[in-house]
Amino acid sequence: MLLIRKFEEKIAEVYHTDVIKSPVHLSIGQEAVAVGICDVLAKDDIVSNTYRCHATHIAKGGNLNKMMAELYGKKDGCAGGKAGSMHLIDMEHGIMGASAVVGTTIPVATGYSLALKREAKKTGKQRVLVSFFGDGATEEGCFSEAINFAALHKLPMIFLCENNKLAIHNPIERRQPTNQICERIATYGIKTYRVTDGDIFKIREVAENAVKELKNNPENGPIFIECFTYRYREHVGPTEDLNEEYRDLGEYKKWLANDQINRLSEMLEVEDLEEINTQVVKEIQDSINFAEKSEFPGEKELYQNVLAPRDNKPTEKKLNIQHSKKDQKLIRYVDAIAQGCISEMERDEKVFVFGLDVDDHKKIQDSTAGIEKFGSDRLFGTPLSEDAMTGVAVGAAMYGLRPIHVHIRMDFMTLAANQLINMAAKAHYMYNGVLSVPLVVRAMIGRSWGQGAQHSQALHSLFAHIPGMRVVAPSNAHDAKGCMIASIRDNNPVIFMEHRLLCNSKSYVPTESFEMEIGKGRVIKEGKDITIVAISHMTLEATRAAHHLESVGVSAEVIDPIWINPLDIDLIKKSVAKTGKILVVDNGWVEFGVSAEIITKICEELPNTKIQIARMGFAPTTCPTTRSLEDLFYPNSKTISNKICAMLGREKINWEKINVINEELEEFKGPF
Ligand SMILES: Cc1ncc(C[n+]2csc(CCOP(=O)(O)OP(=O)(O)O)c2C)c(N)n1
Repeated sequence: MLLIRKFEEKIAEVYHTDVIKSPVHLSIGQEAVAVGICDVLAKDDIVSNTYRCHATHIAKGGNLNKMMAELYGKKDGCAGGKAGSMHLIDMEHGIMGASAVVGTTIPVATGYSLALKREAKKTGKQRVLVSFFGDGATEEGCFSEAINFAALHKLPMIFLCENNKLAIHNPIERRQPTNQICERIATYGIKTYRVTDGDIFKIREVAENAVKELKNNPENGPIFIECFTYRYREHVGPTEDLNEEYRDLGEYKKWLANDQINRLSEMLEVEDLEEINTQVVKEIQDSINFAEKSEFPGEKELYQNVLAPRDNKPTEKKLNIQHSKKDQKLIRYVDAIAQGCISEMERDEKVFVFGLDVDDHKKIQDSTAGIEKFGSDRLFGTPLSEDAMTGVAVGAAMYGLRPIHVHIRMDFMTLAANQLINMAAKAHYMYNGVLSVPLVVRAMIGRSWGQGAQHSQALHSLFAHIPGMRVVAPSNAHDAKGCMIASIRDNNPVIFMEHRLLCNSKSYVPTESFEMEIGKGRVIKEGKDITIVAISHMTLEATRAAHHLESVGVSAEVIDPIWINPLDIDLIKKSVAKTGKILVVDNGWVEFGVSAEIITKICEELPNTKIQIARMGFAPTTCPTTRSLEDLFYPNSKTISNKICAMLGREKINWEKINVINEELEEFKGPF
């Protein structure tokens, strides 16, 4: 405890000299909670932290030198200077990465704990995880979602609420209608404990019993512990703000009189205390010397660890090459997805599939059919908790499992945006390669039969914008299988976008396992007059358009990039260098989207070529429900053909005479 107190006092002392140029959230006054809990944990037990994480980091045995160097923003920091105080990590000592977004780590810890439960089934040894968070975090939706899931799955973890009754400058009475956090949590059917006086021995005793209980009877988990405590310093930064209005000075004085470090100091002989003090001062000075000596990271480090490398090279002989028809079967897109998942699940027991309704009788349009043979640990439905379930997937992936999380509509992923954008995509970089997040997120885009405003959105541009995230949108069954296998084997989060209208489309797919190469697109139809780059279902419309155009003597080359990020710009560039014209037909909105990215890249990479550019996509409106408007909302083969004629200066052609068979659209009768 003294080490934590003195370490933070040292931070406060040096902070004014600007050697630490990032926010610090000190926990001076709260040390007894971290120490009481961590003291009963084994080295291989796990803690999960918030941004106010110094105390837990030190109490769990985190490397002090690397911690200080991280605060100094140095290369030898625990995350090479990319994390700072708010994202400290030390997996060697069982310390998961902290997060600056309140509540985020709670579902992530829950996912890690799910992995620990599975690990114990094999090893016979149950490790325990403690997820630390503040009282404010209990107001976040993901907290309730995570508790619900942990209680449902009886996970071997402790939810540890450090209730300092403050969230920044907002006292708990102004945020919560009652002071009964434990009582609220008990309704999930789990054991709860509350320590109200900050007594370190009581905290330790409660923790010891809880950890014993979880190790001996993991099925009795999770356990919730609430510890009242008090922080003496300002919310963020080094100074005291005791006279600010939000503080109750009476409360402060009460906690100061009860200070556990003073209490323990009084219990020690003077010489023993001095010896401890000398040791503590030395350790801190050593860490400062270490931090000062370390260099700042440079340009090379800026670009390091954006994406996690593959564990191994693709092994199949037939990687991305043409298979002969006899090795292939004509199957549906959804069957191809199921095949991809099944072949990886057979190969790697770490792969599992979960999500809303994945295990019901409809099996997500049959795309999870056959996976049930792996048992309920590897195919399971979830509560309606997109946010926390994504966090669970992230946590399980951080452990080393390979989750495939399924969303029946991409629209619902907006509820999971925090976990995807702030955690999944960033973790590898933010923690400087200490861990990776091998996660596949299946996202279905709806269309037709009145899917409307909130069941139709394609958000690939949004996710492709985020460094650390891959996005793929296969447009046929063959690619769906190969891309699924590649996505599962990749060590990064992959958004796997599936168009509802493609579900029943058939193509020849190799029966054996094969991988599509990440970031490689393909020319679907060769041509010389114009390049059409079409995304997802628009590939079908663009190919139809190319055939219409052929009838009037226009030769269009159609490219399916397959991967949105990374994008096969070389393939597109080669085509545009030949045709001098590019039309991007996105399966999404035009403004600020992938079409802008593709065209900009082409212009940048072919600076001396005169290129004619154009793009199409959804109308700049919300998707309407009625068919008459919906038909106008989406590009189709005729509107694409018209656009190209206009680009080529051809007369407007009356395509109405052409009989277009759009099987996937005609066949889809809903309701979903
Ligand atoms: C999702 C989110 N909302 C708001 C914030 C701004 N914020 C940072 S700390 C904090 C208070 C959190 O209080 P609590 O969970 O009790 O933890 P404490 O700071 O007391 O340790 C808030 C609102 C944030 N970082 N993340």
